[in-house]
Amino acid sequence: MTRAQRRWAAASATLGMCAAVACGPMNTLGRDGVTGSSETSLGWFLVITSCAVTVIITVLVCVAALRKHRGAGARDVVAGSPGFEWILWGGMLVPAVVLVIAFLLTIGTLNAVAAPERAPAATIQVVGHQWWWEVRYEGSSPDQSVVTANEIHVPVGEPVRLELSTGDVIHSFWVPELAGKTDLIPGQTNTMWIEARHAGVFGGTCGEFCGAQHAHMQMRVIADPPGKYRAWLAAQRTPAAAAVDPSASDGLRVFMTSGCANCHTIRGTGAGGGVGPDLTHIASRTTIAAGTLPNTEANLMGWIVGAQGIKPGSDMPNMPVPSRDLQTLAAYLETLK
Ligand code: HEC
Ligand SMILES: [Cu+2]
Repeated sequence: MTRAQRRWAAASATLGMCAAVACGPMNTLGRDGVTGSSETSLGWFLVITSCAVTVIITVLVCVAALRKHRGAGARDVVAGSPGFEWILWGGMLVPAVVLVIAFLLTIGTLNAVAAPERAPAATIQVVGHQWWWEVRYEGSSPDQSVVTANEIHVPVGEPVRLELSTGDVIHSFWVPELAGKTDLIPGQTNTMWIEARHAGVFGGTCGEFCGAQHAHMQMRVIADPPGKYRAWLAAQRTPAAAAVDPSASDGLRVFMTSGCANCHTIRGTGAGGGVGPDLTHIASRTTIAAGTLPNTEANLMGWIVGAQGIKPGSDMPNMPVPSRDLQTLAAYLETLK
């Protein structure tokens, strides 16, 4: 990498991080999701109860410590003696009642999040990779399937089933405003479901340390009205826009001759690599590299030549594309709506 390119990469990485931080709240106490909301209520109950218990016990200990001793020495506490009622109520009955209530509420919450009340409107497969999210919408036939990355579109107000698996190590799917975490574990498929109550963009991140770029493994759930969601899905099903005008076909040529196709798929072209994200509709995503950078032509150029400066250790090498070709390539990728 030349010095200028390195500066480019560093500058765009810094900007991208600021944008990622500002990308929308990841509020654990948010109640925008149906499962997240019952978990939040249980959380509040437990926090308030444990605070109350701590305060009451602290006061009692202080009162006991400050009280003057009466009588001599310790006595056995037996039924009828002065301390007996405290032990019976404070030590056994009240804690038992509190724990039984917490137990019942926990069972209720587990039941509420176990399965949605209605059949899910969609099943989405999410595959964790170091350090990005592969997102698949299986269709009735392979050409009806959609593969994208890091941004999960769902219909608002409808339950959506997620099937979580991993291509390498343990990751954890966490969109705090919609639901609690579920791990992605090698050799098995875990399922969960989410339902967004409001349209909007919900920030998420990997919730299980998975290597150097764990913090750059972010995602977004985009909840749209059902009509808009279906239009998005239909658009994603189509192959990439044909590279008809000369600059686009030049961009595709650079893509095919620079080694990109070994790792990336662009449906409708000869590129069928399966190491990195599917780029068929890369221009329809708001960020690149799992929430690390806003999706702009400049950031694409910075990423292509300097991925290792932005996400060191990533499976995407720095690609030494000459600067004229780089511009053409990035411009072509930005046409892939
Ligand atoms: C050896 C495999 C490999 C090669 C070669 C490669 N990439 Fe990548 N690429 C990846 C991986 C892996 C990622 C995901 C990185 C991440 O987010 O951690 C990625 C990410 C990207 C992204 C961001 C996609 C998204 O949705 O976030 C773009 C754009 C991209 N590559 C373009 C290119 C171009 C253009 C070339 C050729 C000049 C290229 N790549 C060559 C593996 C590769
Ligand atoms: Cu991770």
